[in-house]
Amino acid sequence: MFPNVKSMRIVPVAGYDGFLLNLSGGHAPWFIRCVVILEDDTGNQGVGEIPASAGILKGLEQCRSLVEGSRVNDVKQTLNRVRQLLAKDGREERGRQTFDLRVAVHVITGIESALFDLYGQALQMPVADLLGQYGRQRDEVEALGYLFLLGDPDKTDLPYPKVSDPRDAWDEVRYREALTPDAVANLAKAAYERYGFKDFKLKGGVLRGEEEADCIRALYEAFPEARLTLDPNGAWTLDEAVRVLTPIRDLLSYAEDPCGQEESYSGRETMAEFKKRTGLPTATNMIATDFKQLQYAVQLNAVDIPLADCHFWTMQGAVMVGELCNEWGMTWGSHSNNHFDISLAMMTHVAAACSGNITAIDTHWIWQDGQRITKEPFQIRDGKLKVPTTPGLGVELDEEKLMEAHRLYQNLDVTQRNDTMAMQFLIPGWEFDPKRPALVR
Ligand code: GKR
Ligand code: MG
Repeated sequence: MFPNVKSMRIVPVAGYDGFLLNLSGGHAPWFIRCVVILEDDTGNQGVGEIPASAGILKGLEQCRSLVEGSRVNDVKQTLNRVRQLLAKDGREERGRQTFDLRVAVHVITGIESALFDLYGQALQMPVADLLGQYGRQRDEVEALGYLFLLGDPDKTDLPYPKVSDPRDAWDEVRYREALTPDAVANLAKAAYERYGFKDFKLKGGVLRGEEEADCIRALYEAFPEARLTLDPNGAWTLDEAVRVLTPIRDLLSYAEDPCGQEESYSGRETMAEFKKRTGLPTATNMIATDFKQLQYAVQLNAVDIPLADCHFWTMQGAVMVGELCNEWGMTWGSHSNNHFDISLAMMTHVAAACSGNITAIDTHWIWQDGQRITKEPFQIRDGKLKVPTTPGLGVELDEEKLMEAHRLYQNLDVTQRNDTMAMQFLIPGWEFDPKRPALVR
């Protein structure tokens, strides 16, 4: 007999962040997330972590009565009911920001993760073994070193974190200005020392394209064996993308969203043209963000690596993308946004269940490392995360840390990500423009 879900807690939380730059602007000194905690009548807890927004919190609340009282092994039927309820609000768009603004898919994922965690515990099986057609495909998951150009926190009066007692080079560099090729290479070296990354991604859309290409040259010089990529989130026109990336084509393994929607052309069309003109493989978290878009992207041969982040594909959806990639000769990867350690566990299980060759997953964790809401966050060592063999997600909530992060959320009184605020200190009156790098004004 399987247990029932007794209660659902929805806990918005916040953590600290550095002045990470991207096309949408600069990260605020904090980031917000939402933790879903289900408790069954044996006392087991299942958890999920998703982005937080007023819409997401409301969506979760709407689903409460479908989740509470449901049987733990009824996970798929419970999720079907949740999907049907949320579908009533109609189709949603991801928006033109670097991050996804949808609600329903995030709500579904938060509940899905917590339910699979409980189901895995009831069956005494890790979540990775329950996902997809094939279950666990690997015991370790590779992660890439996700680098950002960094604004100078001292130019703001915002409470960006400072490390008073640096443990290593990564602690020294991660909260300081980094706007030059040398500074980017130093970030990579420091991240390598702590985490052992073999591959690196640089978030672009900040400086002029040619300056970002110079950062890639510096990374290549420091790590000639690494798979490197640059992601300007579609900031460049097709012509600019070809002009900027052709000279560094041999240094890159793939280009992430080098161009996007432009004049009367869709992002899928410009990306397909980019591939033809440069011969570079492409990755995206912007133009293939659901199955319908993925179908068009495949028809146009616009994308080689869909970055199927489980937070906006659902965990089962992301694994299905991995299976399709394997069948179709494409490569699966995962995108990320700022996150705590429950998301790190979710992404690890999902990546472990994707069949075929996958590319190293994105994770923002290195910018959050040191903060936590579980007792023992998964560790990145030698550029890899170990897939646990313990039942469920393999994480245990730390109630004290959870409440600390919740209090921070309450004190901040922030209900959505705001990358515009900090930019005002660098460029007064700064506004988001999806076609202009953040510091090109
Ligand atoms: O965290 O600033 C950021 C990123 O730009 C994020 O918003 C993107 O969604 O990581 C992302 C990406 O790969 O596009
Ligand atoms: Mg991206």
